Amino acid sequence: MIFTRAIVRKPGKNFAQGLTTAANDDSPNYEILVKQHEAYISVLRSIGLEVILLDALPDHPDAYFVEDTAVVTADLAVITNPGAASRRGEVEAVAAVLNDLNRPVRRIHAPGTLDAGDVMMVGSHYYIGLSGRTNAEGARQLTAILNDYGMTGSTIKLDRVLHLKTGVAYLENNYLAATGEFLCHPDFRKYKILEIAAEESYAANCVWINDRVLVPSGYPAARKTVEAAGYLVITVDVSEFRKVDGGLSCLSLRF
Ligand code: CIR
Repeated sequence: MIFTRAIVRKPGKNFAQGLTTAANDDSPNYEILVKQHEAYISVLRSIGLEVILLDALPDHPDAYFVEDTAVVTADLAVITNPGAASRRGEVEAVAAVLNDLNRPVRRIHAPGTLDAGDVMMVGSHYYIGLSGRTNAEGARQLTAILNDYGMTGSTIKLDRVLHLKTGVAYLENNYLAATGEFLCHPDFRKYKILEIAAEESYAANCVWINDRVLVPSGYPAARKTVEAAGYLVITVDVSEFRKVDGGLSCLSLRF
């Protein structure tokens, strides 16, 4: 799939009220966060994506982690039902945008929950992490919807990470960047694993976009590993997003 567009949402001033497992004394700096967000958008534009930039949602401090709200394929969009109650109200504004994109729009319904950070596309197959946010019913509903459009889904149980894509990223050409619990996962044996060491595990959340790979800056070994696989790497500073459990992929919906 070649990506032509991305949906991105500005972080709001209320971002600090978002969900986080980080200690309070390590909260992000808003000015730096905004600058990093702008730089992220510039990178997306520089590689040819049309960026649909949405305004912050005053009632939803995590809404700029827009990836979690929808699974967008070449043929359809699936609006999620986020696992965290505080994030459920984020989806309507994204549904409104996706409704205008000439794709059928389907939905995950309660009791199913699904965060799209748990969904990793590999061609027409989608791996769905069963996490603290995504439950078996959410995965079942998504798989049924994918099947309706000739695609498939399978589940991966998570032990330690927030979302599936916190620890694994498909980089096309059979390459999978992986760390921790995913390095030896039987379902991923068929891929060429690009091992991201534990001390750089944050960089396993990297993003393939049209033969470039975005890697967070500050992770030199991860960068080398991805470059050694033949990719042109673009590093992006997302240090402030890391402090609220967010990574590179969460900041956009790419399709
Ligand atoms: C949350 O806990 O929901 C946000 N603070 C971070 C979401 C990150 N999203 C992602 O990994 N896909």
